[in-house]
Amino acid sequence: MKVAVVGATGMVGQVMLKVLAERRFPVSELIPVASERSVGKEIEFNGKAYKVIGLEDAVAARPDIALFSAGGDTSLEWAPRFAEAGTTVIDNSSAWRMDPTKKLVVPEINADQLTANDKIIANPNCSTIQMVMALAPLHKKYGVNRVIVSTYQSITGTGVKAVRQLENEYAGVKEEMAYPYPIHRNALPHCDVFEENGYTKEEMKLVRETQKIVDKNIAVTATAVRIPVVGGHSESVNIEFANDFKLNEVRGILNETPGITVQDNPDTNTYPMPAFAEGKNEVFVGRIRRDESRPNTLNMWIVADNLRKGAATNAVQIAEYLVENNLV
Ligand code: A2P
Ligand code: 11C
Repeated sequence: MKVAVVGATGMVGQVMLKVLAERRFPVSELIPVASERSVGKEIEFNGKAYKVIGLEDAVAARPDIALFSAGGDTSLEWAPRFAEAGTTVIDNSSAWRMDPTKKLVVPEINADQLTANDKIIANPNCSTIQMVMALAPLHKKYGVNRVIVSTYQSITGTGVKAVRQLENEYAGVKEEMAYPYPIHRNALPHCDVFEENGYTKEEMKLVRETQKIVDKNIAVTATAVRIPVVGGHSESVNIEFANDFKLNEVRGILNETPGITVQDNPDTNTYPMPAFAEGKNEVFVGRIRRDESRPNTLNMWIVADNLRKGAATNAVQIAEYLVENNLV
């Protein structure tokens, strides 16, 4: 496969390259793409050096697959141009996710919807992916009516500028800020921009994307919070089911779900944490317990590396599915 990575110098793009190599994705030719600022710069892949090229040249190279993570504007403008040239685009931005003509895919849940005609495939938002990974198998068994989610999100979700802000704050250096407030020793109930209804775009992604991926009838309400952590997003998730459940059965279902690791033992202080999830491809679930204030309701804690399963790994898994099923 001729594979382009658009945004290869960025935070997610670099992890895409790492994941492609780790999972031995069949890359016959790698095409790293970034902005004009980076053209000519060398990046390494599988021990070989490759020169970064611009978007125009990358379209002309007619890759089989292009993994995009260069922001929504780049995707809006360039994904259709790659698609017209015959390339299948897997897009990590929010540009196409809610477009009814585009599939929003978490391979473990809905890759079977994909066909060879899907030339632009959307990768969901990081905080959505880790939540629906745990929701989907439980929805099948018990029927999810409503979800209340509060997130504790890594600064890596914002990008390099935010990581620099935290480093500068540690060092006591005053520099350009990614957030409107300090993030060191702070918690900002503000991820992405505010929408007219008073929720942030990140919160509404959790609502809309969950409904598109799992079931449009699930009611979701979210509060998304940025905390001074790298390594992964954490989520406190309260789920109200149509039918009652047994806790051990819930643990069993999650344990058997590919891509999920249950870490749940209060006796040994075992629970998921971003410090453990960092660099791993799985979604970690723990603190599984009954909500004793309501019938048929469960609480749990979900953690995943937002740059991996939340972005790069999910995109590479989509690419793997396309190759395995001769859809590209
Ligand atoms: P560059 O490094 O040349 O700016 P991050 O999300 O970590 O900031 O990374 C964004 C990625 O998207 C980088 O690889 C960046 O390249 C790339 N990018 C940003 N704007 C454009 C653009 N207009 N055209 C192509 N690539 C872009
Ligand atoms: C965050 N979820 O952590 C974001 C990052 O829609 O792909 C990714 C934004 C997106 O702030």
